[in-house]
This record gives sequence, structure tokens and C-alpha cells, in this order.
Amino acid sequence: MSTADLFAAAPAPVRRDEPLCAGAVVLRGFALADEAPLLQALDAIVAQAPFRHLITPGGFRMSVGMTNAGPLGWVSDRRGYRYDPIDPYSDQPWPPMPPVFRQLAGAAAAHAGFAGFVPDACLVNRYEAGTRLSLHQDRDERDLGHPIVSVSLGIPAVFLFGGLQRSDRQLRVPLAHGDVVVWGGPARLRHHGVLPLKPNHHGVLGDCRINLTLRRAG
Ligand code: MD6
Ligand code: FE
Repeated sequence: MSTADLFAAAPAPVRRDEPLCAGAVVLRGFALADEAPLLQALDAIVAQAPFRHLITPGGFRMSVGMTNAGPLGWVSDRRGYRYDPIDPYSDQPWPPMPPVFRQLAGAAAAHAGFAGFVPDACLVNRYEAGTRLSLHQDRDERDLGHPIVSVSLGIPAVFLFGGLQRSDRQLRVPLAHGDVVVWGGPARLRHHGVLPLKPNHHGVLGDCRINLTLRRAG
């Protein structure tokens, strides 16, 4: 078989936009073009600031493993949730924001209608089989006028996308490797979460899902 035949047999990478509601859109496959530099940058972050399971203000250990990159990092402990320039596990600044993260976030936000987005915080979440993220709002950022860009890597997950009221019904949005969700404006305070992950395997990331959420927090 020729090289051309091999490419012809591979499924075409999916690149399309799926609006969820006013202010939120799934950009299918948007991160695939940057896969290699994203994964390389991720390795460097995790080498400096390993994943850890934070404690919620209520005293529960989060099942999601977390770390951060950039000038500010999201942390949780018995005192509450906040953004902190220092990693409490190392007492050092968080690893720097990789340029490929900043550039991808800016491009995705602009594509979704939020021009000029420059993130100063990247929360990195690691999910394994059974890991879930309960329904919440993102409201710890100083100016909620900025959108959030969320990049999914590795095994698939089902994202729960609700409304402004916690009790509003939720959409179930499957997210796969390379999908990017941009979320802001009238959608910025919608409740959302992640259903418990089903066991799965990804050729590059193994048995886990990594989610990057890029924010302007400070
Ligand atoms: C996740 N994401 O997808 C968790 N928050 O693993 C979030 O909590 C999130 O994807 C705000 C905006 C986009 C998100
Ligand atoms: Fe969130």
C-alpha cells in the first residue's frame, strides 16, 4: 500500500463548531494541530508541579488530580478556593505558562468571538476511570467578563452543561481528545461538571483524561 493509501484509510480529523448556547461553543478537534507541543509542555509542567488531590473546604479529597501553570494557580484547602501565585506543595511559583497554551487559548477564544483573550492561569486536571467533577460554577476569577478556554486530551468524558440555576436541566456533551470548549459572556456562570469516567485507553495519554482550563483570573 502506498503512503497516500494509508492516509486515505485514516479517518479525517473532525474540525467543526458546535454551539452549546449563547456564549459557549465546542470547537471539535481544535487542539489536534498542536498535539505534540501541548503534550511536551504538559510533561514539563508535571515534572515541576506534580498532580495532587486537593482538599475541598468541606474536608473531602478531590478525585481529580490537579496542578497549574502560569502566574496564578487555582487551589483549594480547608480555608476555601482561591488563586495563588505560589504552589503550596513546593512554596515556589507555578511553572510558567507554555507559549503554546497561551497561543492556543487566544486563537480558540477569538474563533468563538472573544478577541484579545490572554490567560494568566492554566488549571490542569487529570481524570482516571471513575473520577468525576461535581456540578459547580467557575466564579473565583476577578473579572467574569473574560471567557474560559477548556482543552480536552486523552480518553473521552461526558461534560455536564447546565444552566444558571443549579437545578436547571443539563446537556450531556461528549468531549474527546483535541476538543476545545470556549465559554463566556452570558454562559460564564452556567453550572457544569464531568460524569464519572468510563475505563478507556488513549494511544498517547494512556488510561487518563487531561483537561486544561485557561483563564484570566487576576
Ligand atoms: C473538565 N472543566 O472539563 C472540567 N470550567 O475537566 C471545567 O470545570 C470547566 O471545562 C469552566 C469552563 C470550562 C470547563
Ligand atoms: Fe469549571
